[in-house]
Amino acid sequence: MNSALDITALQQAVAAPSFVRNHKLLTWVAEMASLAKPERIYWCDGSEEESARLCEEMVAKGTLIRLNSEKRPNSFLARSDASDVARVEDRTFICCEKKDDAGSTNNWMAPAEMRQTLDGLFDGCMRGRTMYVMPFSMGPLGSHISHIGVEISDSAYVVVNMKVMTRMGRPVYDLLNESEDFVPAMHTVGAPLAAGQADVAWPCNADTKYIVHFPETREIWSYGSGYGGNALLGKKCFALRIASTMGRDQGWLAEHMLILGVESPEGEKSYVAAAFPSACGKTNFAMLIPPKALKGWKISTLGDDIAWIKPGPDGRLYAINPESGYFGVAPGTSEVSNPNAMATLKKNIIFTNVALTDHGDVWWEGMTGEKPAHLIDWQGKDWTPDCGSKAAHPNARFTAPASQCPSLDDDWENPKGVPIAAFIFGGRRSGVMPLVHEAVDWRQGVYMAATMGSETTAAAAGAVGQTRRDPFAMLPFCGYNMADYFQHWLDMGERVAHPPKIFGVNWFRTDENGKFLWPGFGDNMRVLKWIVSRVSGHANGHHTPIGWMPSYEDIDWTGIDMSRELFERITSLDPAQWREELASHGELFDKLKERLPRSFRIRQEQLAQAFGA
Ligand code: TSX
Ligand code: MN
Repeated sequence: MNSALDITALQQAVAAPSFVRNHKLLTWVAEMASLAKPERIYWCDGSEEESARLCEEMVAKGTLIRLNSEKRPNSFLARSDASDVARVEDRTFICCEKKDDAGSTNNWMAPAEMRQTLDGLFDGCMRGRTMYVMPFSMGPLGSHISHIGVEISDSAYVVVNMKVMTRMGRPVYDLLNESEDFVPAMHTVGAPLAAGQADVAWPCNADTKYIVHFPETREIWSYGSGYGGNALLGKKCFALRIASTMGRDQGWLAEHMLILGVESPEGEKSYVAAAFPSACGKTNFAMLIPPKALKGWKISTLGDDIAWIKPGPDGRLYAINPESGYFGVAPGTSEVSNPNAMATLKKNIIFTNVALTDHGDVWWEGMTGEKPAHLIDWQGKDWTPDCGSKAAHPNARFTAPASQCPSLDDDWENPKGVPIAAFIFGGRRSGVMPLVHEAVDWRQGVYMAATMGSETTAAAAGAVGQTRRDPFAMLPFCGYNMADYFQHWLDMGERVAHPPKIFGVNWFRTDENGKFLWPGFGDNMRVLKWIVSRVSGHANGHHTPIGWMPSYEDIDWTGIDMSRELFERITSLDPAQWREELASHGELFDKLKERLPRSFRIRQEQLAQAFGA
């Protein structure tokens, strides 16, 4: 079967370079080419030259605009189609054999039925286009925690983004010559070109979109969108949905978490991983700059979105960031909210759906205190401050190499990963949840994370200020039944000798006028200091119904004015609010029903009693 002759014939059939010798890869590409019927096949090498060439081609086609080389060297602006601006959760499917294995929080379709649908959709879907083949590693090349994927796409925009977000190209082919093991990820914008038909700047399919996962055979199929997580398949599709099922089967965790390092003035280094739902400032937290008054405390960044976490030989959990870039929300990012991100964005950036200034630079809402007098908005139209619409799309993005982040941790590519001392779970809550608390044990921590919620902001669809449950910030990203996922977390705590401590945080308590009570941002370092000091046994806390909490004296207030009264208001536990909160946990539990860990109902009852229900 795998004879040299066979390989050579396959290579010729799909125009593969001689260094591609993986039989499974060659066969799959040949199969996909005969299905999608592209004009040509292009094997990406992942080089800078390749990216530069593709960017030039996209500038010529109008897909990219080159920004002013003095203000923003080697950087580009893409404007998407107005119908293709975000992930499409209602078009995202988990296709396992049994519906219950996907669970009620995922869209499910039977694999056979979905395959029929996809066969029809993908037949000829790349006519008139180039089919790009991108081998990529999620995680440092060759790390035992890393995994390989290959994305096929008909979008050059996807290629240049994947080059930043993953380790993509030539070295991965070499790894694939030693192992057949990769996750195939098939992507098309779903806009074939008839002979002579002119292309548009952002091809996509306005009517039909499918983001499909086959967790049992570990495949990804994406149709109709060129945007973000719909199209950059290494990120949400592989590193979270497929990887979460691999983690369940193999005894590890794929989580929607940032990873950061905390160094004390004595040089003691700890690592924490933290999960937040959207609109909580996850990237800002990952790149936090401590207040100067907390002398000698340092924060370093390993990742801002995803963590792969495996038990190590010493009984601790070790984490890597599977990505190599940041695909971050631009609006709200500023020198005030995140100076490290602003420094990261100085050069070599792909911006999508931000506004263009008259000087050929970029702008978005919240970037500066003052709005520019004139801009070209994300849809290419003239914009003035009084025109009544946003200049940048609220979900406008930057694609930035991690290597450009000033706070990047020295060990961010350590193939062993970094040992996690604490997990942090947070949400945007105007009340109920205190500034910080520590679960008494792993099981209570898992309950806390499973029931976490966040209040909706204007950025999200639906009514503002409603609490949405988003367990582990994984609701849209878990590739299997959420109740089984909770059980997997409970099991992992038993499996390792030294599980991390689990903390809950809330930066967003407000007063009766809706004003934020906690300064947030850099001052969150004070909370982090308490957290890592709890782990090392150097900080006090007192017992409450939800776990350990700091007293006023337990937090370092050096350099800010924090009264006991204000501290009391951001840490108080209101029994009436908590009784309501616990009742609403039941709504989530009812949705997950049969497979919900039994201990959850017990913990819910225990808390209800503590709060006087
Ligand atoms: O990212 C945020 N963090 C984490 C930072 C490390 N944001 C922005 C959230 C939107 C994505 C925050 N917003 C944080 C926070 O800790 N806290 C708040 C709320 C807040 C907003 C403004 C102020 C204080 C708190 N201060 C003034 O307006 C002066
Ligand atoms: Mn995310």
